[in-house]
Amino acid sequence: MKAYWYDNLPGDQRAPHDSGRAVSPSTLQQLGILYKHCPSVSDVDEIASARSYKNRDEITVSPQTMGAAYEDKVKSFFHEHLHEDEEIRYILNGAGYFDVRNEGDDWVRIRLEKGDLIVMPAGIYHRFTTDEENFTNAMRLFKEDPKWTPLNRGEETEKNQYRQEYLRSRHTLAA
Ligand code: KMT
Repeated sequence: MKAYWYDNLPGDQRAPHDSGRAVSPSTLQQLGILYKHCPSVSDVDEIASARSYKNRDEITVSPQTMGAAYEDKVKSFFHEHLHEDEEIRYILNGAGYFDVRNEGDDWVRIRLEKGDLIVMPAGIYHRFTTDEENFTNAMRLFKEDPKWTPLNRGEETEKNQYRQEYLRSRHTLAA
């Protein structure tokens, strides 16, 4: 795992966009992001059961598995959105980037590789992309039934109950 400030420069979303400025583990914690390296799926099982996760699936984001739909899919994952449930992402193979917003609306880019796991709080604005290798094989874990609809950022999401709760908890974490 490597976390840094996104450079905001033009170019393909899959490029590293590394500003060269690292983001500390405590900054991630204050945003409500938990990170753990899990060498095996049994480590993931432990975290999932401790946090009462009920469901999971596996996805491979790549041109090999998605064919012509790949480019559109990877662009749709990159639309800024939130989820109404806490979710875990665990990289089985390959790598990918999760970008999350901080309190000043800057992007933190989190590079995850094989064995990396993050817990993403409900209500955080984020987006995902593969890297230049175009291959992410990940496990997605859901507390309840997967809510597939990402809620793209807009006026409605600002008022969303889960967004409001996230903002309150982020405030507490930063205090
Ligand atoms: C998300 O939350 O945007 C995703 O689940 C993207 C795909 S997981 C590799």
